[in-house]
Amino acid sequence: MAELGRVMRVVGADVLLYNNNQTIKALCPKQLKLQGLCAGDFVEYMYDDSINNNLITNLLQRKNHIDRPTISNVDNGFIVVSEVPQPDFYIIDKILVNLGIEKITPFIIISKLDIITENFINIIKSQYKNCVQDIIVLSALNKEGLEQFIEVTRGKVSVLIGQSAVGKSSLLNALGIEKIKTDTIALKVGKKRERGKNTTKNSQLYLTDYGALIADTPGFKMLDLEDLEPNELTHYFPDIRDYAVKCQYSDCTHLPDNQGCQVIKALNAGKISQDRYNRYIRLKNTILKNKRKNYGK
Ligand SMILES: Nc1nc2c(ncn2[C@@H]2O[C@H](COP(=O)(O)OP(=O)(O)OP(=O)(O)O)[C@@H](O)[C@H]2O)c(=O)[nH]1
Ligand SMILES: [Mg+2]
Ligand SMILES: [Zn+2]
Repeated sequence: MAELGRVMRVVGADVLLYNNNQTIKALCPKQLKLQGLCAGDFVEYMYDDSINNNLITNLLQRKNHIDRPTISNVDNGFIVVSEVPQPDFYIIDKILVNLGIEKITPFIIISKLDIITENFINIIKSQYKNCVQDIIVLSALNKEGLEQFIEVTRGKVSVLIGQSAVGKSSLLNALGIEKIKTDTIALKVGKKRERGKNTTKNSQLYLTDYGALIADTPGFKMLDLEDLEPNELTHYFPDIRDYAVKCQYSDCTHLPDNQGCQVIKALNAGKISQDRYNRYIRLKNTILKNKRKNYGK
């Protein structure tokens, strides 16, 4: 009889599953590996006498899935940012689009509260307050601000997303999950190397003692968007979408030369962040360019 388990981690063919309040080791056959079996997936598995091990037999349908970082079936996506290392806002915007496409509720975590400036918090809030469910400011070091994070993750499946050394693994350690290795040289400002030797290499789900499943994931520096039509993009920029839907021209490009465009009006009135708007246009142009390239024009 096959049993049902949730994938907590995949390293090569070795899979860690969770079922009946315990973790179970299993092997992943090649064809499931090719389907991109990853943390968060639900699978069927059974004991196989011939290999003396549990073998995964079936990958169940996913509620949602993202590739960067690799994770399935999550409710909440927490984009972790801090002043050190400096955030790449263009990547944050692209992550938000991907979360929107997969219907994952977006949050932002501003980490390292003990060392960041008020000014940095204000910049993040002014750009993203209308784009995410909530912005949580916390410190893994002195455990300040953890309660709010605990409240919104309780009973949910969440994923921590963000570039290397922003403090994703440290946050999980602060929640008392287990001792995950964290990068200790990343804070040396001005040093070229942002990644330390304890950088996270595989996505892994952890169960907290207050009943949350949270995935730690590796940091990344590059991100391509899923296939998207240029005019679909607006839908995934909620701060711009709110005004775009009021535009009188159904095919409005929301560029500055459009007289009467509601987006431009809101921009000029300071209701949309100029930086967010600039990146929205940049992203739209990139999508257009890629589309033309793919059609060989
Ligand atoms: N001052 C301070 N430092 C922190 C805090 N959280 C993490 N750090 C430091 O930031 C560095 C990176 O932390 P990690 O938790 O390894 O970062 P990560 O996001 O898991 O990085 P990757 O695994 O490479 O993606 C370490 O040197 C931590 O000690 C914090 O709240 N305050
Ligand atoms: Mg890490
Ligand atoms: Zn418009």
